[in-house]
Amino acid sequence: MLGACPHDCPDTCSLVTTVENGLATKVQGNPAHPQTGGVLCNKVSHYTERTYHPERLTQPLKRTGPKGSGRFEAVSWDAALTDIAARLKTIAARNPEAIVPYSYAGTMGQVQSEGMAARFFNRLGASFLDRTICSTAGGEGLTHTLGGKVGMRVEFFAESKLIIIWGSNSIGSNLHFWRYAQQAKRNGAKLICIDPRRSETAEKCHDHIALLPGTDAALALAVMHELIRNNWLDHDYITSHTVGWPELRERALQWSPERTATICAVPVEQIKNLARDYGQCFIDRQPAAIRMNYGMQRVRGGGNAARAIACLPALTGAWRHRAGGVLLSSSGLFPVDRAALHRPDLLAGRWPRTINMITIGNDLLAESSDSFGPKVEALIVYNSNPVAVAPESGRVVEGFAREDLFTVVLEHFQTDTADYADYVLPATTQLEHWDVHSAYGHTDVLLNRPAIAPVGESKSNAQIFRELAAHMGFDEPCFLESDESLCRTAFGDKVDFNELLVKGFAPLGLPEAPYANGNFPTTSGKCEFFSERLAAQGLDGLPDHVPNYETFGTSKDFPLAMISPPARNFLNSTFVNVKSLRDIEIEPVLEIHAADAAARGIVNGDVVKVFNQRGDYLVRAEVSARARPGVVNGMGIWWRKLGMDGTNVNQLTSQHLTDLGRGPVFYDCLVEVALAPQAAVASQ
Ligand SMILES: Nc1nc2c(c(=O)[nH]1)N[C@H]1C(S)=C(S)[C@@H](COP(=O)(O)OP(=O)(O)OC[C@H]3O[C@@H](n4cnc5c(=O)[nH]c(N)nc54)[C@H](O)[C@@H]3O)O[C@H]1N2
Ligand SMILES: Nc1nc2c(c(=O)[nH]1)N[C@H]1C(S)=C(S)[C@@H](COP(=O)(O)OP(=O)(O)OC[C@H]3O[C@@H](n4cnc5c(=O)[nH]c(N)nc54)[C@H](O)[C@@H]3O)O[C@H]1N2
Ligand code: SF4
Ligand SMILES: [Mo]
Repeated sequence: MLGACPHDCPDTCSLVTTVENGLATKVQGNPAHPQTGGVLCNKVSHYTERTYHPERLTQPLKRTGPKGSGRFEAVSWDAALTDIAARLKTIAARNPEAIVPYSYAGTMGQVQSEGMAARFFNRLGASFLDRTICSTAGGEGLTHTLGGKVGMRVEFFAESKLIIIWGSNSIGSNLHFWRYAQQAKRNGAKLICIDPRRSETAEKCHDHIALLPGTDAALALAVMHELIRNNWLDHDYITSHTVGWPELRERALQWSPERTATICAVPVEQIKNLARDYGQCFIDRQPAAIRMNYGMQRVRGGGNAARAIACLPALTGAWRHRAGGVLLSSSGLFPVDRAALHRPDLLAGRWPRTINMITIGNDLLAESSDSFGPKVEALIVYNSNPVAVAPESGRVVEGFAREDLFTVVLEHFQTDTADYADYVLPATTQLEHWDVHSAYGHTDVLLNRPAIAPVGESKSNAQIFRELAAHMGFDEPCFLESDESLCRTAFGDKVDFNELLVKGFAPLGLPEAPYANGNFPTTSGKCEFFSERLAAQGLDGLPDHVPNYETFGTSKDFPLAMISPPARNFLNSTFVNVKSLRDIEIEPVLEIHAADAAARGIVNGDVVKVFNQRGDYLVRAEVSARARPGVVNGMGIWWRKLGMDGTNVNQLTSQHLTDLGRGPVFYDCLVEVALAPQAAVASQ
């Protein structure tokens, strides 16, 4: 059976599931889908292990112990939904905004993410959720510069002569892009990686610039500085297809490589070489391509950094080539019919308050007020594991532990979050339900057809919200639409559904070099170095270096910067409970540079305490060249209960927001590291 990988990964692979006697026996990459090329990552190759996991939730559960204890009893669907509906009705009668949905990208399918859920919450008048935890800083940065989440077609990276991989461990998190980069490398392309961590990807590139976290905008401005000084500029392209060149020029000239080298803590020569390589492509009329990923925007200045980097291809006219330009996300290219799917008309004129998912810790603990609105009384979580993934988990746990909070969690497994639920509802996996997918790392639509029947009594998210709507007495016909029909609604007539049914995928049919002649989807139609829209909001119209909230070198107590990038065999907190994958990652690890370890009397393999003013957690220290001096890498995102001391790295991260897009600052975090107290080690 043909399907689509549902995970929050740019690659959105086409899956082929082998079914024998009603059981899925194998999940493989579809060889007929060019982007997948018949290859899956190690994680999803283990999909049947996850689907038939002995701890898979198969029945609705009702809490019997204190919150967080994980003690539950099985109940019938009807009993669970009747009680949930009664509780929600009581709260909604006072104020529906006291009910908050909490979801992210456990599945990226249009149907099982917000397809039916949005209809339900719109009809209810629940609070809006600002779904900001991943990509909004970079997304807004891109939108203010290029006009949307748009960019190069990923397949053409294979023809690039220079590929800059900026804030991405592609081998771990964007494997199918890496295949194209490898092709380019074999054809003589140079690969440069910009990443504080010497990742699996960084060590396979020709150059690696290990800058301090949160200094990417400075680096991009210094590259511009060198392009200007050496006149490696496509003046025709700049004149015809950009806005704000004189202003940007002046700004960039303030960023000499020498000044920037101090801020980024890298050698001046590396900065000059980066600019020279980029400029050389202009001189030789060869395509230069930048693959940004979200790793560089999880800091205070993440939006500005994305803006600065997105300006580069217009300066050298790299967009003239189909293998030139920049790609962060292609999601803005997909014609999803959100109004038909989410039905904002069901709001009927109401405009509820918005809760930012990043500050859920603070918001669950906030009292009613004029500025905040009503105290949160009910939370419905699906496709997300906030107790593990949201920042400052001490606060998040305190909020979830509130006895007066009514929490429902739709899940596959008893996650850290599910432990705090009043009801846990078993959801189907991708092998068991319909869905249709856009992508953010390529430009094909994919269909997912169920390969097997639901495991146990599990139901799809859409089905659960449909049934909950019925129990609430919502009688609009849209609450009767089936999952398969929702798949058709998602793209309307913009995509040939028959093609999807036959092949499993359908390319969008986009131009090869969309911005060769400008035509950016901005209001001006040009690449906006200067954004009038930002200036009108009282913000800087130009990109700039915005220092981290917790800037390296500014704290005596917490002298190390910590980033917490994904571990290769997990996907955020998904797969941590899959034994074959956890056996590879073994246990939570902190990579630390030899000099930083020695200064603290730490040797490889020691259990260490990582701490700051927000909390602490225990990890195994790996003294490693993957860490640069001054920066430790707390690899993510472990389930708290499967970690060393019932916590994880987010115990230390902060709830601050980015400059643009109200995003998270997971990698803008100062810490100190010390040998763990013996007592804690002995209890392991
Ligand atoms: N295996 C695996 N794949 C994944 C994920 C996963 O958890 N595991 N997560 C998925 C998700 S949710 C997303 S959003 C995508 C993208 O996910 P990303 O989180 O962008 O994933 P990575 O490609 O690992 O990129 C992060 C890289 O950015 C680096 N980095 C950290 N701070 C900075 C900085 O300030 N500047 C620069 N230049 N680099 C920095 C990190 O060291 C790391 O190598 O990948 C998805 N794919
Ligand atoms: N410290 C630190 N924290 C981070 C990050 C980081 O790099 N460092 N990365 C951040 C990023 S980029 C992201 S995107 C977020 C990710 O945060 P989340 O979106 O919460 O991602 P996951 O942890 O993978 O949790 C998804 C959950 O959804 C469930 N799920 C999957 N499919 C379905 C379904 O069909 N139905 C239901 N009901 N449930 C389903 C899975 O079982 C899983 O428990 O984490 C963020 N947190
Ligand atoms: S997680 Fe990414 S690479 Fe792995 S199968 Fe899914 S889409 Fe493909
Ligand atoms: Mo993400």
